[in-house]
Amino acid sequence: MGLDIRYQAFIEEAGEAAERIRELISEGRFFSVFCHNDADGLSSGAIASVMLLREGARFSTRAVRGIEEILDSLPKLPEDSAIIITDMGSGYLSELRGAVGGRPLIILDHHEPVGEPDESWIHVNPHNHGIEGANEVSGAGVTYFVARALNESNRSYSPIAVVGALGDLQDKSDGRSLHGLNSLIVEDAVKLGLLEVSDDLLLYGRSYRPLHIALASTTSPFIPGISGSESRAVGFLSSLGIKFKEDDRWRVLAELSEEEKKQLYNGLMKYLASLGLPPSIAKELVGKVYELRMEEKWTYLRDAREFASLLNACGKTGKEWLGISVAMGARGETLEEAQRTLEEYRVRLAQAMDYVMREENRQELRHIVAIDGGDVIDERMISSVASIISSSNLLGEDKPLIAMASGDDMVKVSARASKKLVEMGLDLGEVMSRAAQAVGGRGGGHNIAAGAEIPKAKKALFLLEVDRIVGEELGGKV
Ligand SMILES: [Mn+2]
Repeated sequence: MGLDIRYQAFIEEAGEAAERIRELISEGRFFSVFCHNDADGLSSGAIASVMLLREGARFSTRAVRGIEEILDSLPKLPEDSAIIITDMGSGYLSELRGAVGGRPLIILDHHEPVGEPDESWIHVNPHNHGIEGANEVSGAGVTYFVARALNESNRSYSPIAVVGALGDLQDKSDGRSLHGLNSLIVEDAVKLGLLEVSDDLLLYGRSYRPLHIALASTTSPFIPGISGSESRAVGFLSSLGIKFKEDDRWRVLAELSEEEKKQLYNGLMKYLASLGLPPSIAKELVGKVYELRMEEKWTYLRDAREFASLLNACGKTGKEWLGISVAMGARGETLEEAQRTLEEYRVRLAQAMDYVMREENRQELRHIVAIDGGDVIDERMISSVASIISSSNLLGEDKPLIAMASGDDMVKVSARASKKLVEMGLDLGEVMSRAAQAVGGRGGGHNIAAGAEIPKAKKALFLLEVDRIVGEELGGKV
């Protein structure tokens, strides 16, 4: 079977980007690489860094929170430096035109393009070829195809591109497996013996981590009350009568009989239902396991989804460099610090989730559900909390979620909507922008996920405004 013609065109585009990069390297240019600070972004930054390192190029890599940081720093860069932006940029083509000046620019992204790129730029994006960027390839995947075209030996980074895709939840729409261009990357990794794919319950570290720890460390989907707490995971397994110890040895998920696995799965379904949560969350617990075969067991890098959690934790705690280094291949003390970062982050995330899942911390208006993390939830964590709630569907899909956390004198807002609401005409980016403006803040984003920053004193007013605009956009359909 031949390769899909759209894939061929995309891979050709990646090849052109590689040729341009080779040219710029031979001109002796210095490269400034930018990437987003989430798991996919850090994976992208790592692949781009390795790619340049291997060719002996001079470069620096920087992870940023948003496009503003890039737009601010571009004009300050030397006139002759080359710019590579990974996992972001496509959504801001006209803004970039003003900031980049005459510098060579290469954008490796999977977000939907807005505006037109300059003719001199290289713009690699699946959307250029009718390929869905939301779930067929990640920023790390796009960067990987370019790196692979530049040097065959970069195929060894295929597992990092898989990590990036899983970090962006690209397995969500397809029974928790990767598809599209992502499956070509998985193929590369499997062929090289770097990755093993199997079907199972998706608990982190299924083949090597003690069952109760595997259960407690699983956060995608998030199981309220169990995710983040080993003692409660032990209690839960005992209540199901599942043996988690054999003699003096902890059992692992892979050792459970089919019968026991079924028992565990049904127990989780019942548990979720007892919390009033849709049993559909449990479906998220079954699918493809992506195991990085060359990584040590007992590290958080062995399971690709957990690797992504580790990168995400580094990014959300201001330790982006740590995540990029680990993704590039650093181990030893660097890995230990990254693992500690993930452990601390998990505990804090579980506390934050405990807090927001308590009913008294929730406010239901006519068209929205609001959660106020106040000073309890770190403002840098609020978007992760909002993503977990919406991707695990913890509060239903009928009203958008507005999550808030207090910074110094501003309140950080993170909003999420279900696909269903977006199909009904909701555009959260617009809602956030308008409502924030009305109270002297600023906001924006995508139709399905958006955010804002507003003055602390205007919180109540802001919520009313959001509620009103959401009602207006949905035209009384809710
Ligand atoms: Mn991405």
